[in-house]
Amino acid sequence: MIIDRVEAIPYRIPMRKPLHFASGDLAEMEHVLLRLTTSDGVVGVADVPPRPYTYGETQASVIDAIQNLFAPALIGTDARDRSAVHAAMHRTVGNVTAKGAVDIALWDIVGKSLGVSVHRLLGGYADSLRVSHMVGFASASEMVAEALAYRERYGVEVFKVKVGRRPITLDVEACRALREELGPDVELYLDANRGWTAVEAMQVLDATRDLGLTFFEEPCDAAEVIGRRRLVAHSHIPVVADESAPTLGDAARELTTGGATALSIKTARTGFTLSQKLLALAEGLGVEVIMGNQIDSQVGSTATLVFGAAFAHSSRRAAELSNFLDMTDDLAAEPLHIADGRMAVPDRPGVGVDIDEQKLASYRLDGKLS
Ligand code: MUC
Ligand code: MG
Repeated sequence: MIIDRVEAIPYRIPMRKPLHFASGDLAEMEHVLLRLTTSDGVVGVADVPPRPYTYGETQASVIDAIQNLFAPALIGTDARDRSAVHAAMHRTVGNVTAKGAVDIALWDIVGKSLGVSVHRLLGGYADSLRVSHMVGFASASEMVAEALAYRERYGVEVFKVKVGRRPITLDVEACRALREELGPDVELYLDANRGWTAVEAMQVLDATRDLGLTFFEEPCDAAEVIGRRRLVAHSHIPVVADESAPTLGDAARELTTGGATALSIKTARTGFTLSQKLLALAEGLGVEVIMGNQIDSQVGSTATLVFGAAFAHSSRRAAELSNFLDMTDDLAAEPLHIADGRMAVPDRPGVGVDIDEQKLASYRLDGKLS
């Protein structure tokens, strides 16, 4: 399982419908497909979603980090020696989605070489997950229409509502409309992507107290510690660390010092190896986990699904798996399906994604080199 080729392939696929949220907007998926090839011809793949508004990474910076910082540690290394690769990558700060993809591609190689699914190698707990759909900024009536359509078409009963706009009345109005139109049994939770101050977030909590919301993700900037801790202490629902906890150390700090009381795990940034450590941390602390969406393609969503369903603690809550449906196309050869609000784990060796080479050839941006 010796790695002898590292490819970081930039590609672009437009969105059918752009996603708007407090920290940014996304109209086109400008991602990087990572391919690691071993000397015996096994190919490990992973998708890298650069999110400059969250981690400061861009398509160009991801390619540069992979080719110039990580490839030297990968070439000539056995894919099973994950910890050695992690130790080498750890010498570079940041670049979390580039690092996450390297880890996923290594697991993919190990699974494919053994002829076993990574889902089983990790733990194989469940064969499907409940799906949560993330609803971006729009008018209250458009947000309601989107949620109703997802319930009708895919049976989805859990929605993450993007909030964090100014004035905050817009968001409160949207939450109220969603609750009224979807009824009491649908689960709703919020993600403000740091769009409010702690005081504004407290006002929203108070104004939505009767709506039965279940989580409040990144309501304000966790770096503004006093305000954030005051908000967490004030909140009657768990406050989720997402972008404030991109590493194990960040998660440990936020969860143990009052910055958060729940954790979003995104395989796009912590791969499988670090995600396992995060999951163990959360479980040991008695903190709930949501498998989050980095606005992932089907290639990325499969990694989230495979990991989330591998463990009991990451399978409890619905996982954010549906936003690839806003893309006009995808590199995955076999489409993912959502039925009755659930997504089934693929039972194939490795992570379980085959790349459609024709699509890759048509969407890649690097001069169509192979
Ligand atoms: C989320 O949970 O925040 C939006 C920005 C980002 O980094 O991820 C998405 C979803
Ligand atoms: Mg979030």
